[in-house]
Amino acid sequence: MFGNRTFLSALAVLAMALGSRSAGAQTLADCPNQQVGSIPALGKVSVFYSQCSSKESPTSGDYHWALVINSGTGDVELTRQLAAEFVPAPASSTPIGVLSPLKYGLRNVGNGYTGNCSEVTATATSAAQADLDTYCGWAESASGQKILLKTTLTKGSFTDSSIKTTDTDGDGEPDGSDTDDDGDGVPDTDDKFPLDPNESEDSDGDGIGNNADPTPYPPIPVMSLWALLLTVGGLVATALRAARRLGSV
Ligand SMILES: [Ca+2]
Ligand SMILES: [Ca+2]
Ligand SMILES: [Ca+2]
Ligand SMILES: [Ca+2]
Repeated sequence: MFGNRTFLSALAVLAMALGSRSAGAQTLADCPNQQVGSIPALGKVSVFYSQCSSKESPTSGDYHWALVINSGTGDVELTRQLAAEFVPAPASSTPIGVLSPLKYGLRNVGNGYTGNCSEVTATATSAAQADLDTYCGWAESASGQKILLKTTLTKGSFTDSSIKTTDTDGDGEPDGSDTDDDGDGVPDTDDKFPLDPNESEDSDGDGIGNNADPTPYPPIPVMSLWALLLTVGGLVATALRAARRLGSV
């Protein structure tokens, strides 16, 4: 039998489990093939990147996000380039979708930062180098998926570096390569709310999913009701006439 404390603990665990499935709850998954290389065309020789990328427009190439240590200017920079500009080139491409305009940035989060950069909203793209400080870069797609870049600068080198992307359903497959980001069983291509496991349809197109919408279906136009009544009335009248004819034979 549960004691009160055990019962409350069980409730807390259940609430946490339910909370983790709510809309907007996102875990982070590593971006594949993280490496340090260079961008020769820009004269950048110390560049950290992965195969995670975003598109500038639906028809553009895949731009890979990168952190750069600029020894000349003494800053850390966030940049994005096409795969062919990196040496070595990224092994593959995992796009998170089309970049939301101006939704990207870089911030120095100081010494001893242990977070995953998901809360950073700064829009600067460079920050002065400070030894042992951690830097967070981020970029967000129009559908709300994020690439997060994190590195600590130690004597002019990247240490403790990682690049992650959001994994909405927490199944280990990053949103960029997951065909059902929210894991609700409806593929992204058919899901009106691809990042909300509680919604997949919006029948009246008001932006509120059918499950949360108190009036999910569009009202039937008055003219359609009249047309329906007239059609039904016409059918009844025809049936009555036919019945009278049969009765008079
Ligand atoms: Ca996933
Ligand atoms: Ca889905
Ligand atoms: Ca959904
Ligand atoms: Ca709706």
